[in-house]
This record gives sequence, structure tokens and C-alpha cells, in this order.
Amino acid sequence: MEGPFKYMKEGNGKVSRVIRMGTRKSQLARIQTDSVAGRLKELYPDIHLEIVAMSTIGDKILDTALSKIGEKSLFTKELENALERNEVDIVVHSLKDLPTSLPPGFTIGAILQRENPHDAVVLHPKNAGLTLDSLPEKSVIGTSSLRRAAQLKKRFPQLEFENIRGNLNTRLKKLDEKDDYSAIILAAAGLKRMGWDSRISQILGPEDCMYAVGQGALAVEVRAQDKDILEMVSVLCHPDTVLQCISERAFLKQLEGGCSVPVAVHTEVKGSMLYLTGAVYSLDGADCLKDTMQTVVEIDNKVESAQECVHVGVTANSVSSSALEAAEKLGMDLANALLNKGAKDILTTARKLNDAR
Ligand code: DPM
Repeated sequence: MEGPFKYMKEGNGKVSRVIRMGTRKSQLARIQTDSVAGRLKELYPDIHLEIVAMSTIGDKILDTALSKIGEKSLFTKELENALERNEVDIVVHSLKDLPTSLPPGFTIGAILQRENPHDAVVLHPKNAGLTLDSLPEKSVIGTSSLRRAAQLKKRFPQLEFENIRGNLNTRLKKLDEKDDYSAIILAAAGLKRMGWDSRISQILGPEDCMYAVGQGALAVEVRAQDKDILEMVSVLCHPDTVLQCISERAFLKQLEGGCSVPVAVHTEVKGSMLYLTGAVYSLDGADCLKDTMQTVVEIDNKVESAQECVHVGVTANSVSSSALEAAEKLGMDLANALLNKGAKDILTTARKLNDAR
């Protein structure tokens, strides 16, 4: 067989392409990749899937705060290299780890239905039954997310916040086996996927802590030129989630924010309306600019068959392009509204202070 792809001969002599899925070695990454593999197997019972696991720099540097080791490509670069070299065909990521602009040649071919997008409180076992409100003063909360720290410092000034790094397994171990933290904050989605729902003692609503752009949604990254794979994965798209996440990513992109700035969002689809709330914070949460805007998204509009449009890195051929455009515009409009009120200054100062720490 010619060409860059891997093929396999079946018993009946038929030759078919082997689809290889790249994943990081962490347990969460494996679970996420396996769940997408399971969906693909259901939809296409005849395909041959192979899972290729590799460790990335982000997995190796476990003790430095994420916001200090630079941008999001940390976890994704090596997997993209493997995609580029045709060593794998599909990579599954947490959407929130993917930058709003992907390197040329790559696209997000599917965004799956979002899990609970909110953040959750996981308590040290000795604090069972307490909440962020009832924990003793000066209790130390572990998080290295600038976004979580900024919002929670403002809302719970009696608590203290310290960095905690490592994958989910490492963090839970650091919480349970030492006395350094009274509680840690993690995304509910990751905890649920790991089967640790029982450790969630409190889900933080938007009045306490808004979530990160793309949080709770899985994204399938592919080579933009690989039309067969792109078409195959496009059926995994969950239209409401796609529209929500496109508006969130457009908001972040227009603000020129990455994972190292305190930016948070909240989106909802009600009927044909898409609502986006977005905010930027100073590191201590004292300064905050926040606003809500909405747009009509005609999700039932006919999908034009020839469309091939990319919105903030996402190619969602199965969703109406007018709805995608409206969602992207909503994010940009909201960002521009905040930029007009001084969001740039807040973010620049936050970035400088964080770099100097
Ligand atoms: C990004 C952030 C964090 C991850 C920053 C943020 C959390 C870092 C930390 C961009 N990526 O949220 O403000 O707490 O130190 C990450 C997690 C998941 C994807 C784990 C988590 C699982 C949930 C999902 C790390 N990336 O946030 O608890 O699929 O959204």
C-alpha cells in the first residue's frame, strides 16, 4: 500500500485503513481517549482503531504552576508532532487545553457533548461535611489556576490559596496524604470521568466561580487535510456544545488570553438563543469586568454541504454555518465590550505580576 497511512488486510482479503488515536499517558487522558474510541466503534463497527500512548512535557514537569510554564501547547505539542508525522490520525484533548489558534495544518474536527462544566471542591477527609463558607479561617485551598484563585479570593477572603500541580491522581494524593491543603478545586468533569464523583463535596455555581473556556468538553484534533478522518469524526459533534465553545473561544481569542490569564465564562443555549457571560479579573479578584450578551443561533438551518469553514480552530461541518458565525461573533463582541472598558489593562497587569512571582 502506498501513501502515509497504515492499512490492514482483513480475513476476506479486503484492505482497510487503521485509525490510530494518540493519547497522553495520564489516566484521565486514557479514559477520555477510550471514551471517544468507544463512540467511534459504535458508529463505525468496522473500523480498526489503535491507541498510541505517549508522555508530554506537561506530564513530566509536575511541580511548576501551569500558569508559569507557558502556554497551553505544553500538553498538546508532542501529540501534534505525531499527527504531523502521520504516526497518529486522531488526538483527543480536553478542549480547555487547546489554544484558540491551532498551528497550521491542524483542526478540531469534533467537540463532544459537554460534561458538567463547573468547578468542584474536593475536601481533605478530615473536613468532611464542610463547605468553602464553613471551613475555618485561613484554611489553605490548593489550586494553580489563576482564574479560580482570582474569583475565590474575592468571594472567600477568609481563605488562603496555594499552588498545587500534577495530574488528578497526584493532586488527590497530595490532598489526602499530607496536611498541606484543607481542600482543592478541580473541574467536575475530570473528577466524573475518573469515577471520583463521590469526592465532590460542592459544585461551584457562576456566582462563586465561573468556568474556563471550553471546560468539560472533549475535542478531537485531526490533520486539516485528512478529509476522510474529518468527515468520520464530524458526527461526534454536539451542536449546542459546539456553539457554546466557539463563542467562549472567540471571546478568549479576541482578548488575546491564554491559559495563564484570569478569564472565565458561562454559556447557555435556550431555544434558539445563545447566552455568553464573560469576565476578566485581576490576580486578587479585586478588579473584575464582566458582561453578558446573547445572539440568535439558527441551529436548524440547513447545513450547506460544501461548507469548509474554520471557527477558532474548529471545523464543524455538521453544524449550520450561520449559527457558527453568530456564535463566533458573540464572543468577539463581548470581548470588545470588555476591552472598551479596560480589560486589556487588567490582563496585562495580571500577566506581569504572575510572571514576576
Ligand atoms: C487549564 C487550566 C487547568 C487545566 C486552567 C484553568 C487547571 C490548572 C490547575 C487551561 N487546564 O482551569 O483555569 O488547576 O492548576 C485540566 C483539567 C482538565 C482539563 C483538570 C482541572 C479536566 C476537565 C476538562 C488542567 N485540563 O481543571 O481540574 O475536561 O475540562
